[in-house]
Amino acid sequence: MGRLTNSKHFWAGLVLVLGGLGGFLLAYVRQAPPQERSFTITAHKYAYDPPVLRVNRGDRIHVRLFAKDNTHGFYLEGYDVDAKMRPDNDTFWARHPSQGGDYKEVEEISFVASRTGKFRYRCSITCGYMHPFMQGELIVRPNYLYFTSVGLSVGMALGMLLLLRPSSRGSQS
Ligand SMILES: [Cu+2]
Repeated sequence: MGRLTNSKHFWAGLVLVLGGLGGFLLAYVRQAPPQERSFTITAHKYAYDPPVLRVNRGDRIHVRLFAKDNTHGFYLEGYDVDAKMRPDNDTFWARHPSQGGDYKEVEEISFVASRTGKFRYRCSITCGYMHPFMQGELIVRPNYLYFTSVGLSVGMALGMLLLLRPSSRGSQS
């Protein structure tokens, strides 16, 4: 009886470890399943609402920009995005600063969050005395944790099944 229980524990533990390991490997082999994430950011003196965007690496980000009280800018570090919004407009003007060129009138900007880290967005149009402090943050996280937890829960479920399964050959001991 004791030996049987021990071996069951062993297998359950092994499955659990393998499950976790599998999840971890999966996280390396393929990144997050890309999600479509849509945000609406409203700019006003002297802040953005929302002030923080949290996404996962690989997500496709759609951002619509509005200005409330004044013309404001939206310059996003690291992703080569610059925009300006005027009050009472459903559209705004955006460009890629590194490519130069003119602003184009758009309804949204869209890009893939391909780099992890924290990227500030700040106002690029002088809008008042607190203008230099008008900023927010895009936080792009890696998805390793997500995959590891998926792997772990699958491993745990299998381990539980093994532990709880009534053994057909166990009656002889
Ligand atoms: Cu501003």
